[in-house]
Amino acid sequence: MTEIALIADIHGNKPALDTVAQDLAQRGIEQIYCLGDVCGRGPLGGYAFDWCMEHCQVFVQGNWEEFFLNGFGPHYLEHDIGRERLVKMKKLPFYHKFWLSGRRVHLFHGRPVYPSVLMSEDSVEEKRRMFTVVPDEFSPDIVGYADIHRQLKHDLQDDPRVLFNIGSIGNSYSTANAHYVILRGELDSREKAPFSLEFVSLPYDNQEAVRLAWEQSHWFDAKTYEEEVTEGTWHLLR
Ligand SMILES: [Mn+2]
Repeated sequence: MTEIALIADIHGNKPALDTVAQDLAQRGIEQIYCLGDVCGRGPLGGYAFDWCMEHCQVFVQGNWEEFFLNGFGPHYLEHDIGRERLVKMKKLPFYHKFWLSGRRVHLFHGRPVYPSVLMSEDSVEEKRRMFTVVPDEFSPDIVGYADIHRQLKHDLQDDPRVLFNIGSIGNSYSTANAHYVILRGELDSREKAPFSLEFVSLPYDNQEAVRLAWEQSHWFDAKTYEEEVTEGTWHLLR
């Protein structure tokens, strides 16, 4: 059995990422798949990007990577990300598909693969569209995504397929913890076997994240960010 950590939406939050990295090391999990939105919203995206390039076997783009590649957020590019990382960012794929315990799995960030943000209150018809947005000769049984910064397993009523959101490491809009998912099963196997999902929520040093943000306040909106990472709420960040 393989254990795969699914991580996303680090959003430049170093203490939250370090807490998850420590947890993964303690559990001995070495397969790490990142579903994007590593930079932006927080001040230390460059650090998070480098960590993912070094540790993740899979690293797909999110809508924030797409923003940066389209010239959005020039202050992040100037003070945090830089040109060299942008070159690497451009090469990242948009989705990842594989077999696990006889099931076809599709992973992607959400936007831009799916055109909008899929929330728990959306219709079952909308949720079923998530199983068709990635081109594949096989129809997926399991779809995992990120983007909404909230961990959840969707209710698909009598549909036996699995649709879940892995939550956010560094910018959660629920509990102000670091969130990720552990996926367990037989990797690359087409034979039916047990698989499981574990939702992990870890407290981290939010005050250290705030302190690091204020260190960057000459270019970064630390005051708004402080509210986000201490309350776990969404704000419009410049
Ligand atoms: Mn995000």
